[in-house]
Amino acid sequence: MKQYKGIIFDLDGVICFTDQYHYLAWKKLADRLNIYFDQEMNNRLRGVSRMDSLNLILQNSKKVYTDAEKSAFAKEKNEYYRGLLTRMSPEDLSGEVKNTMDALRERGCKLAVGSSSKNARYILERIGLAHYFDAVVDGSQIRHSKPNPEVFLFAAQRLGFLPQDCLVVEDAFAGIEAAVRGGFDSAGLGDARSCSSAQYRLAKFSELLSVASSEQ
Ligand code: B16
Ligand code: MG
Repeated sequence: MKQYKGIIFDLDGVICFTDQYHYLAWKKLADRLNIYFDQEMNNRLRGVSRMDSLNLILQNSKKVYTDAEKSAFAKEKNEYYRGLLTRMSPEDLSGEVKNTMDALRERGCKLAVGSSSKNARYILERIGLAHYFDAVVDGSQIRHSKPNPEVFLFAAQRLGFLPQDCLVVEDAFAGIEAAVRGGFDSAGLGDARSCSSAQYRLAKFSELLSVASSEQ
């Protein structure tokens, strides 16, 4: 088992499953604009910022939109999405995820969140983890979204560790790529389980317990 001083978790698709809410909100916008959008395309938006996601969706439109129209669309999607997030509660945090994180912490690992989402703090609040992590870095604190490593580098810095001492846990190809570029080891879950650049490919969140411990 490798020693990691810090573990940096992605949020959407790793700690909780807001990915379906992103899908429903983008789908509602795309339908209104008459743009084709499906689950497979939604997978490509994992870890990608709101505006970059919108630009990818608009590639399927024949129309060219102004920046003002685009920011109105992004706002509209976020309003749908925030409406869906109000349904979330601590019941949306699985026992497996919480118990695994508790056990990692007992082994001495420091835990952080590294999310592209500007809604990350709100989501953590909804699921009862507002004060749980040693550091939270979200989309409002970064200039470049994944696959740029900024979010993870900042999270490692906030924990006080070097990238080589931290493990990144991700569900997105863009997130694994960000980890690689930042010099982190990574564990791929869900969609990212098929990503060959991840050091570990996990079928279940609890498999982290056979991957990581800390020498502290
Ligand atoms: P927001 P993560 C990412 O979260 C989502 O995977 C991605 O689909 C979303 O577009 C992005 O956050 C921005 O989210 O619109 O809430 O700012 O996976 O990095 O935790
Ligand atoms: Mg994710």
